[in-house]
Amino acid sequence: PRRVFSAFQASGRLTLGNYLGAILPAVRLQDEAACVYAVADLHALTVRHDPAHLRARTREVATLLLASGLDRSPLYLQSRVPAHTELSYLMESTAHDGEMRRMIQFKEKSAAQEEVRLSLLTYPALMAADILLHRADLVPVGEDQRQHLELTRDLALRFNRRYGETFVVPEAVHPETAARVMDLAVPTAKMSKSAVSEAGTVYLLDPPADIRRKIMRAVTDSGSGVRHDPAAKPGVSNLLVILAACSGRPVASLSYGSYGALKKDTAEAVIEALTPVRERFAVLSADPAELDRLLAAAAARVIEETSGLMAAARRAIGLG
Ligand code: AQP
Repeated sequence: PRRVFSAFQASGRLTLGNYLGAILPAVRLQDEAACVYAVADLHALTVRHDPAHLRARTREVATLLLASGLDRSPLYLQSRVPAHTELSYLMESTAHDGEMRRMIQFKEKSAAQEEVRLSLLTYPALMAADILLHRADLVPVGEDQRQHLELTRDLALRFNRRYGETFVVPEAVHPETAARVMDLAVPTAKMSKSAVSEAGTVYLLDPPADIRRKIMRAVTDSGSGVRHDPAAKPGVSNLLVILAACSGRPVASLSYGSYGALKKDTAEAVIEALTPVRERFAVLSADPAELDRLLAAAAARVIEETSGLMAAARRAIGLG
């Protein structure tokens, strides 16, 4: 079977964007491929953080991934498998600094901060290491990760060419709808865990009343026609995409006479999609020891299964 890997940063509360863009596709791939998933706690160190918060968020993200259905594959914490950081260094020694500085995410995130951590610049090297370590063929990710995935492929090809066939060159898998869910209040910006304002972000654990309020207040466009046209009508198009992804109906099949009716149906579809996740989260949260056990067992398995690849990479590049 094909191999799948993806990871989710513990940089904040998981959003509807994370869910539709990556979590649901990752859940579905479990039916047809050998999947491994991780909580990227190391990646959360690339921006200012609070240690206690990070620890709590890491547990929350892990529990939410399980609650969303990523419970049939090993799920572990990135920081518990040292090969990620070791291979990341080999990737830093394969990449060029210009490649890292060109990344859109680095440009955007660094522009918004006074002090930029060096790890924010080298983030794509660690991400490449995450993926290549697992010899993944497929990586379910949202559209915002396309550029990082391209760089991962470039690094794998370059390493293989210079030092001999070592890595599998992975491919990104983006969902057909909802590969880029937009902020409800600023529909030209991506919905994000680290959005400045919460008004436009639906979090997976939002109670139904909050979801309804945020969607009913979503910024739409002037005019009244409901049609999918992201350039001219970003707000309405975003709602159509969210409704389509949550209800499993194609965007083209959705027809509405007013913004109000579209918002109402979208809110109910999102609530219906997220309610089982929230309920399951509550059940799983009652047993923290079970989460520890599961994460530790998965990390042990990953350490064992990736030691061969790590040894091959060291040998190829001339270490030891
Ligand atoms: N708005 C989005 N629409 C579709 N997919 C999205 N993803 C993120 N936002 C959207 C996908 O979710 C997965 C996990 O994301 P991540 O934790 O790696 O962080 P990110 O890509 O940087 O996304 P965030 O939520 O905006 O986090 P912060 O605020 O920390 O940067 C990825 O597959 C991502 O593509």
